[in-house]
Amino acid sequence: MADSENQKFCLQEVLDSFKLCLSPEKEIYIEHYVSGWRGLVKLLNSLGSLFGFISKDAVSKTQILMNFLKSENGPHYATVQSMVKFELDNELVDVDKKGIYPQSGCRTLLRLHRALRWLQLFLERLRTSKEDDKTSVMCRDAYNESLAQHHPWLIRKSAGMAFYSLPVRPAFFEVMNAGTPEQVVDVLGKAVPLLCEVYQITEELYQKHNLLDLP
Ligand code: 1PX
Repeated sequence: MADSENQKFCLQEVLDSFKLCLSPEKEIYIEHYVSGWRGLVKLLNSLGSLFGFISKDAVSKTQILMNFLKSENGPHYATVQSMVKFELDNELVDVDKKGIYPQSGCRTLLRLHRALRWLQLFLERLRTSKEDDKTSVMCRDAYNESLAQHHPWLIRKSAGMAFYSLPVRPAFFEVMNAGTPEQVVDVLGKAVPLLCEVYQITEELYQKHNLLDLP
């Protein structure tokens, strides 16, 4: 595991990465999108071994995208928009569902994009929750409403078990490392609309190119 993934989580840092990932023309920079996810993985890593399989998958997906960025085709992977154009123009995506490109940038980012919807729903629940609301229930409900429909039974069960072990709300707010509960709620109030915008831009782009069901 890279050193950066062992460092302490900071909600503001994650928010900054997702802010930086939007260009003035509303293109999404993959480098900052990936840093946002890497920041979130730090929190996941502090939650214990039951979350290890989730963290491993998130790291592996961000690594695939970083490898594209560092490759000779790197400039084509600068933004989600340029990646989609490059992979479609060069037939590097399984648009006809053959599974020849199981690690294309488009299908890899699609997995994170679906997870972003979960994150958005979870953080909105956290933001509007009361002190004794259960983090595990908020997480589970957000998951069932989003990512779960893309996961097989075994993953759903393992994720469900991990959710039970989530810290209670006050302890979870501590882990988020953004100050007092009021300050956490304040940062969440800025984070949710931003994640929502990044999600919406990607969703529309993928919809336009018929990429939302990539295998
Ligand atoms: C401020 C608080 C934020 C909490 C941060 C938590 C960061 C979570 C990062 C989760 C990233 C998950 C990416 C999952 C991508 C995915 O759907 N992968 C599956 C499909 O990939 P494939 O290549 O096979 O087509 C893959 O099978 C998934 C494996 C792992 C299970 C994913 C379960 C995700 C549950 C949602 C995250 C719950 C974390 C709770 C922490 C509060």
